[in-house]
Amino acid sequence: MSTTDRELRVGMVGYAFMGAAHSQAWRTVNRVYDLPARVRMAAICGRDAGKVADAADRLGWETYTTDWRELIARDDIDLVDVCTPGDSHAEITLAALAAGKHVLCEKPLANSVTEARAMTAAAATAQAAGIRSMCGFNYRRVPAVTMMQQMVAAGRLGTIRHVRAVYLQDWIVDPQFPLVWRLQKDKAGSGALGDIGAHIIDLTQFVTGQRISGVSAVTETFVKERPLPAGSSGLAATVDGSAPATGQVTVDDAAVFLARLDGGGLATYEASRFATGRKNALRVEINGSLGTLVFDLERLNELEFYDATRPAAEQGFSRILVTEGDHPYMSAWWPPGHIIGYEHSFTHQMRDLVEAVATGADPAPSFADALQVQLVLDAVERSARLGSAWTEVEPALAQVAV
Ligand code: SOE
Repeated sequence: MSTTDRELRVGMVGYAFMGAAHSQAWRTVNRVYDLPARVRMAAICGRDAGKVADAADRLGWETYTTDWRELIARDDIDLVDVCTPGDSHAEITLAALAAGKHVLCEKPLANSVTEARAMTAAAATAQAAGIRSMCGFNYRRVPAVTMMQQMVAAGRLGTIRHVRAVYLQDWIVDPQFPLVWRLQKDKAGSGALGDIGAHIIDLTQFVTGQRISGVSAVTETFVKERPLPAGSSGLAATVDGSAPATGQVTVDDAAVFLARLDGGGLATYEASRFATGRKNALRVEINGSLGTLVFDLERLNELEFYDATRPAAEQGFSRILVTEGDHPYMSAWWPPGHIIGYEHSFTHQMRDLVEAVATGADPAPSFADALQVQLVLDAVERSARLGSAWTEVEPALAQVAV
């Protein structure tokens, strides 16, 4: 590893699943990659003083606070990593950019197009002053997905005809699963659509280099009422000792939509939290005039490739094991055949972010890329409200009413 005295001092807001995944990546990135700056895990922020103190110790942060505004105001923080529920992404990110901090914001960027547009505009203003921003669509940085993008860009599939993408989970199939923040629109913005649908929208736009231009969608909330979580603030978890109090689910449990790509291809997308037995099942198939590529997150070290340019007698799906040293990101890890996991995509994300900030480049995906995802999410919800009517995706630059 190169020795560098250049520090990148990080402050992270949030310490749940994504906070833990990001912390692992911040701890690891300088130990596996030779980078022009060394990450310093300066501060972690969370609302509960006891829990954030424990998180600081457990996840490896030097200090902790319960006030994100205090964290942003510190002059010993260079980059703010936003790992909170969607309802605070905009407020924290806008304040951090205004304070001259680089920002990594978890996906989806925001809970609305309005917020996403404001964040994108603020990022553009900050970029002029050398401040960098990135949105945390980590699956782009699974080596096999990056390789997929490289192969499509190199023309190995020819003209893209179809994209077929699913992201399936089943953690709320039990109607007794409580009404957590991800099931409340005011906190999460949307349900399966924005949480996991956003991933396959970003991943397929990244891999194909094309944008979704229009959709026809259905969404469904299968279980409309759930028990309130124990200790729900402001509400007793039980009503006079009888059955627990309940609350309305205000987001989608599943979203299914057809789409057109601006390069002429047709696409189908499915995001569901009710795919019983599917735990975190993301699968993307891309059919082109010269071949097909398939990525399956449950086999994330592999790509399936059908090369239609091979002699007809030799055509068939081959399995590429993406673990060679010259495969994307893999030079840092183990000898060929030694596979990596889900968490490595976050280390790759931090590698590219640290490299970009230290060299004065703009990391991807940008907030503008993330705004495009937000516009698709919005089109899907508008289409579903209109009875699956064909709905154009709004242009990124809002048409100013004259
Ligand atoms: C949903 O449970 C979730 O945690 C998403 O929010 C993440 O983005 C995804 O990577 C795993 O599943």
